Amino acid sequence: MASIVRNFIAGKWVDSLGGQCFEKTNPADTREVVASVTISAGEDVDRAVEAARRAHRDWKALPAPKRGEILFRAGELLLRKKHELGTLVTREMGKVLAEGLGDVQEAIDMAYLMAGEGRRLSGETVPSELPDKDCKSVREPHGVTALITPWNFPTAIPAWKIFPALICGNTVVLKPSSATPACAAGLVQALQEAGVPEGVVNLVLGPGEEVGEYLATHPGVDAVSFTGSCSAGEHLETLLGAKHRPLALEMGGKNAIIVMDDADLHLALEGVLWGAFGTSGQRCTASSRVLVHASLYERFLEALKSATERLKIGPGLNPSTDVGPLVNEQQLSRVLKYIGIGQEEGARLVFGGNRILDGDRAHGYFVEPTIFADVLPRMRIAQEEIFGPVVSVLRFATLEEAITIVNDVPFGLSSAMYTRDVNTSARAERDLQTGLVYINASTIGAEIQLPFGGWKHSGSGHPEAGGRGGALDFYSRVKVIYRDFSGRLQKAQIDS
Ligand code: UN1
Repeated sequence: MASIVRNFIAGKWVDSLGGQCFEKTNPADTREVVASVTISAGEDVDRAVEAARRAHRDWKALPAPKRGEILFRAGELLLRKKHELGTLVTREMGKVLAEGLGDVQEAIDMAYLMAGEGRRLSGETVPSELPDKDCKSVREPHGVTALITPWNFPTAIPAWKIFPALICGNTVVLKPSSATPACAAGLVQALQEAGVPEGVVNLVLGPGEEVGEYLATHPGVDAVSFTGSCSAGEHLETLLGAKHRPLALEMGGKNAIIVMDDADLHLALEGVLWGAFGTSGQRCTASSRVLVHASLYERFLEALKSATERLKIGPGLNPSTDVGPLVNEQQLSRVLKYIGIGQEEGARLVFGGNRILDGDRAHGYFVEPTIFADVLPRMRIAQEEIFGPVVSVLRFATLEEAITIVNDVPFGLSSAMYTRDVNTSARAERDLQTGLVYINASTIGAEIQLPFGGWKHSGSGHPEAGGRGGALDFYSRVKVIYRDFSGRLQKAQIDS
């Protein structure tokens, strides 16, 4: 049944002032309307930012452990609603149900982690060079944070941002992707039910180019966190640079798995299938390149092809489905365009390459998992992010060559290596230029207790998740306090 999804402003679910709506359909079968969604404009954003500003003072004044208790309750509620929300993730975004549930689990994990951080929001205390003087640093919130989130992890990524923002004492205006508004509303509702005070979390729904940009550049916003495409992220960077507004960006990836000649091939094959075709390749961390040692290249390719043939493509709610649909028409044409580019560039299409149009699947955005072999490092399909179930298989002869190929792209989010040799692993760990490195595991599957962030064009250097060294460092700013209780003028660097 279709739900009605509204903005959430100052503790109330409200239609946009313009009163317009759009219909969000199920990507596995577009005949099913998942939600009727309000479309906001600038004035709705103004109201949300105003509500967040009003709420900030009291929220900041609430002791962090108390804020943490509310977040803990939100985690408990999400756990109770896990099946309902996970199913909604699958209906609205398309990923298979096990992954839909995993998406919600990641939000729960983040709620619990940040709830605990409420009792640990530490700064530093250090000795002074002068007697009778304290030196310490404390963390303070920025104020109102604008959080702009994508559709591929429609509850996890908003949670990655909301929970650390809140525990640090910020208030929030969330603008989720128009492809997954109902999931965002489900998450916000759990926060409301957990007792987050009025105005502390607000939700505005509408197109990114208008509503998202208006929000990010709003004079009432103090910090912005964005996850999405490189072009949108870099556009925001240009707009916000002159405003001196803290901006965290998580953008694309062109992640690679290296399969060394001593790898456990069965394990590597499983890792490639999971990393390349899980979530239909719609992860920033998806394994879109596989580098296979020349000595086992054809053997590995053959095994990959026959394993891919066995994958079942269908609606994510069907328990036998391995790979769900793409999220929408736009992604479908993007993926098909890149499949065309690969063929024009002369890569060998080993499997897939087509939209699936039989039976009920004609009503969804299904594409065959696609394998290109004999891909050369400079080809566009080996350089550019596709964000779909398309994997490029490359050949290499030495470890140095493999590492050079992996690093020689504009992105630097995730990489992986399969090897049984500890020395080979250590060299890869040292030399791979990505924010995440996996050994004997795929490029996907980061856990929230460590920072998650990309290097180079993949990110801005402010990682998500983790604690200190991760999200807490972005959502708080440091204040240094020197307290002199000597009762006389003391001069640092001068008094000896
Ligand atoms: C993404 O790739 O878009 O590491 C986010 C993972 C998930 C999050 C991925 N925990 O695969």
